[in-house]
Amino acid sequence: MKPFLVFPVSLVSLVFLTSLVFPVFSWAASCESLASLALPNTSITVAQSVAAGEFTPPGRTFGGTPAPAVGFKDLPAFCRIAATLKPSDDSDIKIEVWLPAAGWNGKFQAVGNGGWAGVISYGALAEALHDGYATSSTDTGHVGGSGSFALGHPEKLIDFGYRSQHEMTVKSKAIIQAFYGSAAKMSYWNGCSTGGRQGLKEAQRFPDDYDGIVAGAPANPRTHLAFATLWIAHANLKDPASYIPPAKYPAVHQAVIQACDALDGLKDGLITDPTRCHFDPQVMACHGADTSECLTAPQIETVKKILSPSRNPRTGEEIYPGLEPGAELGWATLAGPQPFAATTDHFKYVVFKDPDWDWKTLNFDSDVALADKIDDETINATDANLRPFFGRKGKLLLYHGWADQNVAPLSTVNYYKRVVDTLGGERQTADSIRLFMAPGMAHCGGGEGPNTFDMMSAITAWRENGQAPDRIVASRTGRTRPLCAYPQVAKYKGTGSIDDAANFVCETPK
Ligand SMILES: [Ca+2]
Repeated sequence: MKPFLVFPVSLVSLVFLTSLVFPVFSWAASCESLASLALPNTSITVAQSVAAGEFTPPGRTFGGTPAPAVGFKDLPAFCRIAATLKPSDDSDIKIEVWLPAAGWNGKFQAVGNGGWAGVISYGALAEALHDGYATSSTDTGHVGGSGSFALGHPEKLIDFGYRSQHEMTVKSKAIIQAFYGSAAKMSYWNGCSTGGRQGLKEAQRFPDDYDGIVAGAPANPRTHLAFATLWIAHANLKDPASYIPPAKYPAVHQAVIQACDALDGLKDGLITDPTRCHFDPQVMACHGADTSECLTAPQIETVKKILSPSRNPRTGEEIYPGLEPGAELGWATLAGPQPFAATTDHFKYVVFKDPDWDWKTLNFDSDVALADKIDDETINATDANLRPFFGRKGKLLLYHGWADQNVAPLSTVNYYKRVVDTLGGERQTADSIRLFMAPGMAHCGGGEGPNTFDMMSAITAWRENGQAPDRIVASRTGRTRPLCAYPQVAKYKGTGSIDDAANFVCETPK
């Protein structure tokens, strides 16, 4: 028995001596011991070692975010921490923090949400963990994907607007420190849609939280986006004759592509810059029978409204940009038989505080100021002064699909331009903020354009190696194409396959 006893003792001695000789060595905690970690306003509810491939997500998995490229069965072993945070008496913020058991890349990647959230983004956690990150997600402080939680719960609305993400960030960093015995050397935010808006909120309100922020298709400013979606519902649904049946979308899309594909010099089914496409739906006017290939006069007016900014009817002031030509196949999201539910929820539960509120009564003049006043930058993320974030070398990487059927792409272009203008111009900001518009890409993915790309590699190379991204290669079904730093666009060199990104240059349009 003696050797059996001696071996572990000597091993302990060796580790002890090592820690004296190399003072950088520090003790890490076991996963299970983190159950007793004391953090302010925090109850740790799960501290569990999960073996490789053994995680099964509870209930709803993706929370409006795209399905993950990585399956849960492909996950490595990790330490799973779940916690409930209560920064206010009415708060009930759930978070999960996933920590690679081996092969941690030394970095933290927080992942964002979709829609009204109300669920942990398990799919996005899986992708980040698979890439070697310690990662975390929050349900944003309530359960379920509607806005009904906000009624009578102003503190929960603040949690959804910005507090849950910040609290998650602070607590995640502490948990990472406790588990590994050292802090994450870099912290990144990665989100799209609501997650994009959350990323902007972090950059604006909590500039110390992250070193780099990837913000895709930010659903922002949320109040104005809400008006824009009901602008489409009013155009499409108030008079039944105005409604465009989804069976007509393919013909409208074909007409748009026909009119605008070649404007960029390349007939490839994609519109590189839809703002140069001035599609006139009159070309589709029905002559004779109403078929799925043509539009009636009231439907032509609806198309014009979908493609136009929402405006204050009294002053003409723009409320929010319209959808761009090219998104027609996705029109059912906002122009379906019912108004977009996430939007009506905002008016029912946040602005008018009346679950029976009738969307047809929305006033596009006085209600805009009312909604903005009630929000008071709780959900809206409009501050263009990112000097504090940029001042500590923070990088903001924005992207948006030109064929987004949900959040108007120009909203992100407008925010980018405001930041650039606010901080003194492109030369002053080029190493801090970049925007990549994706032709033909729908909301956070999908669509006919190249829609698969690696923004995390781009932002880490930028923040850690000083390589600001000029082009990011995107792919879809056998085609690769560079996405170019705005305002540059991808231009075909004139020879070679149009499906190979190598045959394109990024250049500033004339
Ligand atoms: Ca084209």
